[in-house]
Amino acid sequence: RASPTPTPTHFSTTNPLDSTIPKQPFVIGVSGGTASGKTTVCDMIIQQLHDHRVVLVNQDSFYRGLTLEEMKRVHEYNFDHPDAFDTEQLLECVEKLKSGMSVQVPIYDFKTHQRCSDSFRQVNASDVIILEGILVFHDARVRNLMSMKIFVDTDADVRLARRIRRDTVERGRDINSVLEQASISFLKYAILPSVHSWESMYAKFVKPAFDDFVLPSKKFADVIIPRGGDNHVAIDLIVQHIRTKLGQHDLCKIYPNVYVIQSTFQI
Ligand code: UZR
Ligand code: MG
Repeated sequence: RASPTPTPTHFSTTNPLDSTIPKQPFVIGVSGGTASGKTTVCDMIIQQLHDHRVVLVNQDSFYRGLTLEEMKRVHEYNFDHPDAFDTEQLLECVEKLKSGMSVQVPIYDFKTHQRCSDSFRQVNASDVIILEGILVFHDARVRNLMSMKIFVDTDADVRLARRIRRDTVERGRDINSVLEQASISFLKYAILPSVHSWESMYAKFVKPAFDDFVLPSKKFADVIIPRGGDNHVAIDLIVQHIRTKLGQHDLCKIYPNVYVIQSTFQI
């Protein structure tokens, strides 16, 4: 900036460094086990990047709606397996957003295990796209669209406690009456059928799928955040990094001649 700025007519208006300038949105993947704090981490990043356009896409939105047959045996359905998601649709959606198009994201209802057939959420093209979900690192094609991969690493007991609370309060699972009256330790000994089915669901599907699919995908992460949303230092560092990347991007958009001048000096 200190160097004298010649008028652009002295220089070529084409930018020889164009190919090195990132023009696509910055795609961030946020993964981690169930109830690890992924959503909290995303919300904090979005809040701190308030001067940029940021959109959040949840892998949950791409759950396949259950068929009538699957609904009859919903307690045997594995919501934690990669096949539970329509990954082709997720891939198409992120590819479109990355190329600057807006998309219609499906709306999934955790209580009915169905998608809303007639409404969608419109997501517009943005500087930053955050893709969040338990298995967003599982498919290599989805993974390869990401500029930065974050794994939220929270202890299993903390996640279990949070998950029980969330399933009863937010996601309509049938253990409400028990939680209202009893402590979590009581749950271990409860023989109510609803508690039994929730416990077996966790032990049969959620925990093994974490070990088989989620944990192995941790190796793809660029950054691992211990303790999730409680880790303000990690989130500050991540936001700083994103700002730097976006700052470079903005500089290209706003002051293209700076690059022309630099390249002329280099030649
Ligand atoms: P997060 N899930 C439901 O509880 N109901 C559904 O209809 C669809 C998914 C759960 C799923 C998984 N497990 O562990 C969790 N089950 O949502 C993933 N059973 O969401 O990343 O927010 O924890
Ligand atoms: Mg979530």
